[in-house]
Amino acid sequence: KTVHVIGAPMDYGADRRGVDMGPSAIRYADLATELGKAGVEAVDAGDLLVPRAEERAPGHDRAKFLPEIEDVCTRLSDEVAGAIENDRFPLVLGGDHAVAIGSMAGSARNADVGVLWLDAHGDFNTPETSPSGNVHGMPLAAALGEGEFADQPWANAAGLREENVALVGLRNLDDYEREAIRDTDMTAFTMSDIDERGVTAVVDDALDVVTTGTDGIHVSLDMDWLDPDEAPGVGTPVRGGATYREAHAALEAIAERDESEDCLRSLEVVEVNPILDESNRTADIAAELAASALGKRIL
Ligand code: DIR
Ligand code: MN
Ligand code: MN
Ligand code: MN
Repeated sequence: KTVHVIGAPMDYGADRRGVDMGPSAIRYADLATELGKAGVEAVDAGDLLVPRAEERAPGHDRAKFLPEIEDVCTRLSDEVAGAIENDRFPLVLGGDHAVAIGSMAGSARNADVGVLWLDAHGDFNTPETSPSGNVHGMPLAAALGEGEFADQPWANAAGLREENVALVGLRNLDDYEREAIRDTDMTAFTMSDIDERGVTAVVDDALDVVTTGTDGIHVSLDMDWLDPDEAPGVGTPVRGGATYREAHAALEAIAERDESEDCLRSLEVVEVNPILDESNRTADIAAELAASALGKRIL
């Protein structure tokens, strides 16, 4: 694999400023060396240009900075789709989770793609239902064209179907999201499922969901999926998340499936906030986990 690293230093989608420094922090955490240990070649395509939020007004209060997010995500989508077309593997460094709208649109532009969502949250709000107006709580709804996103074609992931979406590690849902996720054909696994069955079994089931009938999968890793003890540098920490070992086991399970089925198509690591972090440890783990997903092994 040749990995095409794309920085998306966007923080329009969340209230806690600082995730725009995520791509730098992950690179500083020796991403290149980690990817080397995974045995892949990496080409750094640099960062997308993202105008500073201070120079803009949030506008639309039910989906703050939506026009700015559209601009960045449209360019990100082109970059991701272009990388895949050139036989490169896109690794997107966020940025807040709204960047996933662009990653998914690009990955699923010319193919049927499944999405594996590793997150404490459901990210299934729409502008009409969001309690915060923060678009980082909406990317899955945007990709699937829910609610107002039905009229926002730039946000929709063409080759993505609900039945090929699996959420893993949920532990914080808004009331609307709980109902809505139950009503869709997405498959949701909570932290309780991980407690009961172990992370490997749960991720294996999730991989079945996202690979069945698809040409490949996009993996979206929100660093708040991990426990805040491991990954404190995130904007919306929630106790009770994946441990360091569980996180590695999950991403190694993805790499293993990719080895047998060549299914991994794109990956993103988002929501690293260096301002809230402790000595860059969240970015360190982010870089390590990307390497695990791409085949880094202990032995
Ligand atoms: C919350 C937070 N559900 C919202 N979402 C987050 O604003 O919609 N997603 N933090 O990762
Ligand atoms: Mn998220
Ligand atoms: Mn989250
Ligand atoms: Mn629906």
